[in-house]
Amino acid sequence: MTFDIVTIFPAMIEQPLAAGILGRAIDRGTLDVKVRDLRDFTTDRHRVVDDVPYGGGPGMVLKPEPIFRALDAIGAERGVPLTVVLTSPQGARFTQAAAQRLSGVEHIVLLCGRYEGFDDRVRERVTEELSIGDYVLTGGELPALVVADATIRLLPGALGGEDAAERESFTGGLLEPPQYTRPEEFRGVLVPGVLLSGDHARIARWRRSQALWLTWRSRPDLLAQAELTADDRKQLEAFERGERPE
Ligand code: JF5
Repeated sequence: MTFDIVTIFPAMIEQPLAAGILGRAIDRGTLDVKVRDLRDFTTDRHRVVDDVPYGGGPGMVLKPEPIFRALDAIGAERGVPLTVVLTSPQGARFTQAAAQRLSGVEHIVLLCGRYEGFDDRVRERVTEELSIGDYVLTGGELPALVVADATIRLLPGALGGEDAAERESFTGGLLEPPQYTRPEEFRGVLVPGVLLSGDHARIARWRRSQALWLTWRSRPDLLAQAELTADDRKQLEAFERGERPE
């Protein structure tokens, strides 16, 4: 998979990508990411990427020419990209389902916005506009990293053996149950005994109850889309009556 990320702050993208799992995926060749400095696509001596808004008002707007030139250069180098993503607060919400969909796309261009936004004519070249949440950031670099991270970890082999998609479907749209590691007692708090029992069926039932409980308590909105068994539904009814998991 190939990502081209267009930004005026390449360092904001390069350092996080080089670290950890994403860095390993790049080293292994699972992933090819090129960070493109928008200023390299200006034609003036001062490499200006922004200008004042027509009609007046505060802030600056990203000029269209450097962005079009960057997209033309990426197209010439890699073949015309079919997917050009703009991250902005105006986009459709970026979800796990969107990450799944993007993980099947061979080549993605991510445009990082800045200042008060882009000249609207840039949208001609944008195939989708995505928002990572209802808040305003100083630029599109962090959202671009969020989109890239959530997408790349779904690539086969990116997590080093484990199949991420498989893991995700394991709890069927519920929150993950709590996990513990050694020591068995830490500062007076014990690991739940069931996890030390060696009884795998009992452990599976406990984890399912915990996942149901956490989701019911913290994210009840997720229950509508979750894959629930008849037994799961009985447990949820019990929570509604005030009962708690073991
Ligand atoms: C951005 C113009 C992009 O603030 C965001 C954002 C919030 N949710 N999703 C994305 O992006 C930065 C700011 C101004 C374009």
